[in-house]
Amino acid sequence: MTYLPKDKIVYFATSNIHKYTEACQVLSECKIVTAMLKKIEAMEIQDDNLANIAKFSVIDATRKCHLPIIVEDAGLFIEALNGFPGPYSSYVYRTIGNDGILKLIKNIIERKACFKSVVAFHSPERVEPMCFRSEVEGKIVREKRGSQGFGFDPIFEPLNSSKTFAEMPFEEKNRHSHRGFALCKFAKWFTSNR
Ligand code: ITT
Repeated sequence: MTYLPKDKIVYFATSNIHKYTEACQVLSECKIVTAMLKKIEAMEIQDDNLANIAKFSVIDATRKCHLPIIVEDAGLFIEALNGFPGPYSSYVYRTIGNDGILKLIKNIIERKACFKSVVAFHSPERVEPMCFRSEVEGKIVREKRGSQGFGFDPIFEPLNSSKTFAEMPFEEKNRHSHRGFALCKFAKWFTSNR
């Protein structure tokens, strides 16, 4: 049996298996082993700021589990809707979904949008969590395309791509995505600081 040194494992507190799969791929390329912490019921606050949400959750999760933990909070910001749904993406996806978003901006020509991600890392030894941010620009397409990924993937096409995120295998999405870039920043910091 192979034992992994404790300082090479990071626990990802999330209820979303797709986010976990994406994270595992990015982090494993940097030799960081990731485990999923699924049912810890970390508290999530309502806030206009993704970093505040991620920081609050990671502090709460670390206090409960005494492990090195990452939490990632993401959102879709649509320019024509003044950044809506942004930090409310989860609720909006569950209620009106992709069809509702497409209906909301049906007659709008300017379809710029961006995905933002904040990865927050905390561990029992640290005083404060560390945050790593990234965002990718793109547009909301007119009709859903693709069947991979999750959430708003079928309606978001990143800049310089002719595919939506849902038309990309997750390895390709990671090379273009808010989450992929934020996790790379975290991995770079983590491997040089552990
Ligand atoms: P957690 O347990 O990690 O919080 P979650 O699914 O609630 O999982 P977020 O709060 O980070 O994740 O994201 C809010 C919503 O935004 C999410 O439910 C999706 O609908 C959408 N979303 C986030 N990242 C996305 C991505 O990469 N592609 C498509 N939709 C995404």
